[in-house]
Amino acid sequence: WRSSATCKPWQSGRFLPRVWERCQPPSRKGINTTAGQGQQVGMREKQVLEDLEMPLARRETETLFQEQPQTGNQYLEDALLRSYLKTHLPPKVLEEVNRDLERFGNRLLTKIKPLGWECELNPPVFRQYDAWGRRVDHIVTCSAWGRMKEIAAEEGLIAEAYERRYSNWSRLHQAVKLYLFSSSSGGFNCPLAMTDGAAKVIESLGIPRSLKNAFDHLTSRDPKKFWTSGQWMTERRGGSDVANGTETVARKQPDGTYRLYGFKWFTSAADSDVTLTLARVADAEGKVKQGSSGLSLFFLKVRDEEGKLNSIQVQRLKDKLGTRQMATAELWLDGAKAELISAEGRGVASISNMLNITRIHNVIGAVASMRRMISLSRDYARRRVAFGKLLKDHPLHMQTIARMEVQTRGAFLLLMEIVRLLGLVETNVASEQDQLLLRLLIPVAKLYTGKQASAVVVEAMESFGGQGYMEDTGLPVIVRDTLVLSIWEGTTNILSLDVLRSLTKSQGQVMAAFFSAAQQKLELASSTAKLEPAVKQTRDAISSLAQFTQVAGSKGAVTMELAARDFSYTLARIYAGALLIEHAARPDASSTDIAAARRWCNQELCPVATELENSSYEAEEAVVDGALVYEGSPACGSRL
Ligand code: UCC
Repeated sequence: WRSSATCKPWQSGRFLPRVWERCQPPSRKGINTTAGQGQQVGMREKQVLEDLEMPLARRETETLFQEQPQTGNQYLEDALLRSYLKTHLPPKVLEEVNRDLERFGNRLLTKIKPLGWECELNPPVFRQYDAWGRRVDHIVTCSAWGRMKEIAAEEGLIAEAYERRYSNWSRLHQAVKLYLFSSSSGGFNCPLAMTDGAAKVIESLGIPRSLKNAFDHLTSRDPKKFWTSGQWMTERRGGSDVANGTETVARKQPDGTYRLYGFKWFTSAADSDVTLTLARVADAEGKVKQGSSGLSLFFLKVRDEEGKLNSIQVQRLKDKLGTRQMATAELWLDGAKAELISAEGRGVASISNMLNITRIHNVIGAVASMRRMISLSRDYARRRVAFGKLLKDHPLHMQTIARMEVQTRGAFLLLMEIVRLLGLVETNVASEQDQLLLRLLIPVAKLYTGKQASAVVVEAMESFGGQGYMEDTGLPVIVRDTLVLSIWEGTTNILSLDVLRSLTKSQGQVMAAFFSAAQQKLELASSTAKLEPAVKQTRDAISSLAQFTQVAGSKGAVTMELAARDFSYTLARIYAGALLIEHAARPDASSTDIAAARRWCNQELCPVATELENSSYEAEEAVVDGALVYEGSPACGSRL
């Protein structure tokens, strides 16, 4: 449509042919417009040629005739998901899960997706006072948001993982449902992430008697009983450095409970029923311990039995770029009644159980966004005609989508691997290697897929041309909502440092687990000739990585910190490569499985080794980084 706009029909009939030519590719087979099917192109061309003969007024009022991209049952259309389940699930489990997912896919398409859009159109509103001036601090959400909560319970989107009716495969079943739900959920995937995280923390504490009721609500399938949880971690002094940024104080009460006082600066899904949060316990003199070891973990109900806020004041709702369907608020805790649920001073370690779950949900969201945009792009490419043929018949366009597809496949298999490992750990059948691998891969996958998703959705938006930028297509919503995925739940750098934390804490054992698991996957493919180049590239990358860890290990902390991001990217690329290869080495693998593995492995798999060779991690380079960044800035003074 862009070109037809350029060729605006103000031209005289004599001028027309020349302008028309300029707007067309040399073949001039068709016109730059949309048709439902390839065979309609001729008709469209005729129509536009006729339109160009029309008087100006008529043509000025003509509407765009582009067909909306459509997708069907997301489960049935997701070939990789289906082949993954077929490969990994035991037949009986597969049969039941397959049935459930097909049904759920239909429900998503017909019922849930429209509700998600309603959530987008009716974001939460904050009513601080009632008509008579009484402070009510009411976060008003739309009915569709309430319905999402009911659906989440009905579908067991949290319950599934804790009932464990399919033993270690229950986590996978839950994750796949959340993956399908994510892009239609109208932002409800966020409270579900935190609800799952809270249930996980409570379960890992052995479900203490005082939290049994909460656990039952959080994992309920009964819509009337189901609760969601928040995760209030971010305060005014920042969200990454929780250990130094947390100012909230907990004062012990005679009955053994605590009252919390402080200001929570970002609280996602502030309409949740309960929450977990961090605070510093004050001693008898009112003093608190600073730093990480001064933090403890608390559970609290947001409202009392009568629906009154638990000595909490809602300051305002955040004005966010995306995830606008979901209320994020600033909250004053003015003596909120809470229960201490960790050992004193073990708050960060305890809440990390929640963080690891919400980070997995973040990966789910990232892969789901990529999948959604690609599904729409590929459908649009079957409908949209430009330069005389459908977009799908333009090799460059297809190459662009195929590249996104390869990225998404790698990300998807990383997600499945983490969820598979989590299922093993939760049912006590994980080996030590599985446990170490899970600890390492969660931050790796979170940081890598967050970045991939941002890149893929922006690229996919472009595949719709100008329409991709139009608000009412719904495409910008996906883009906005995706951009947060590399920020919340730990930014890319913070998670890269968490990867290093897992190395230090395990004294390098996570790397031994990583190498061993990746090698095992490659061995499975050693007899598949078509995968040979990919296997070789991955093996080479693994040995470069091993060399890097030896060299960097002897160089000290600065080198490792400077390398942290590239190191994490390397882990993600190598491991996803090994997973793609493993999937492509199945006896019933398709040619596209093989192509995806080969293409993935054609990218640079070990950027950290390249950058080490470039001396990028030397201390002097850090000085140059500063000089590059601050050149010309008044802040740099004469020092640089
Ligand atoms: O809340 C937010 C938005 C909610 C929305 C959720 C929706 C998401 C779903 C998406 C769906 C689409 S955003 C705010 C989230 N905030 C963060 O993610 C915090 C980011 N900062 C970090 O992660 C930092 O690395 C900290 C806070 C963990 C650093 O804390 P410390 O205290 O300085 O770190 P330490 O001293 O290294 O760690 C303290 C203990 C150690 O254990 P011990 O004492 O036994 O050695 C660590 O090993 O905690 C342990 N630990 C962990 N253990 C720290 N991190 C982890 C971990 N990831 N796994 C296991």
